[in-house]
Amino acid sequence: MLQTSSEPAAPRALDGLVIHAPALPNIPWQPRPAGLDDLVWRYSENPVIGRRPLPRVTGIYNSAVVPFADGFIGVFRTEGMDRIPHLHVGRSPDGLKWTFEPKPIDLVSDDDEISRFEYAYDPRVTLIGEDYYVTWCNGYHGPTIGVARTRDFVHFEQLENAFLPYNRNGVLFPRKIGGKFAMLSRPSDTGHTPFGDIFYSESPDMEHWGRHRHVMGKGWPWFQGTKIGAGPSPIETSEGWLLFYHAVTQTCNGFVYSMSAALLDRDEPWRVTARCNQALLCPEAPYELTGFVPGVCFPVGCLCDGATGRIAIYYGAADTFSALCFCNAADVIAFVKANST
Ligand code: BMA
Repeated sequence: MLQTSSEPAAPRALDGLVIHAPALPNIPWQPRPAGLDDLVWRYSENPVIGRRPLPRVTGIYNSAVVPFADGFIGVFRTEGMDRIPHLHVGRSPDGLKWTFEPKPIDLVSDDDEISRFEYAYDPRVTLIGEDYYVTWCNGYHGPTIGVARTRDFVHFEQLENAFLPYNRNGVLFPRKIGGKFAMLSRPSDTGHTPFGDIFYSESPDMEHWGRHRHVMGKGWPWFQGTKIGAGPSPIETSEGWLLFYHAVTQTCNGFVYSMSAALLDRDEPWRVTARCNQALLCPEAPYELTGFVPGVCFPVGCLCDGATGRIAIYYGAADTFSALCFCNAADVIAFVKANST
């Protein structure tokens, strides 16, 4: 059943912090382990999606989850033996145990030029009004940002690609800003892109995008020295938009992907008001270090309980598994502000 309540819930206070998101009492959650003082901690039963989750699918990772009806639904990146990535719908009663549609999502468009398929990966799902928008890295003469709209996760209408190639990590804000749809993205190249900053763009109609603004770049310190990219849709709070992002450094063995966070101005989100000077999650668990691409924590999906500030983040681990970690909005925001570059 379609979850129709899409308006931001009445703001709720948490130690003075207000989160503009509905209450989510069934959010998957574990308290921080005793003795750990990290801001972000892993689910003890990780990975939530292990190897071979579907016949001839080698892994599901870098995938997006949203509340839906009494449970959760999501758009998942699968990869088969040919390693071409596809998008599949998955469903879960609790956000932990998942079942997946065996067939990829059927993206429908009147224009064959739009719906012709090369590859599709790293989906984000954002509820705006009553529509769920999927944005993903869409192959169109190189990677760019594909956009589709659904209300029931059965019928998906594919819209125009948002940008020219080459671009990745297109992430929508969950409401219009200044009367326009708003999206973060990361211009890139055709390969594994040894650079990358986050930009902001706006659109009156989810088709024509412009007024591009630089938000933040790769840079100091080293954990984000190579490139950065937006993770899940930003969470609106009284302290600004809380953005989790992936931060990449280069080592003698290749890239290492960690997760960090920043705060963006609520009305002009290209203005960064605080940016954490360190990673909040670094690859260290076995499932983050052993897989198709070792050393990758890639945040993509996020659930937030507006009543408590509890946050559950779904992240791809080693381009092989889906894992889950937790944090508290008030704690993360206080830490980012106190440890800002
Ligand atoms: C990026 C994307 C992600 C992937 C990451 C690490 O360029 O392809 O999907 O998780 O590299 O391999």
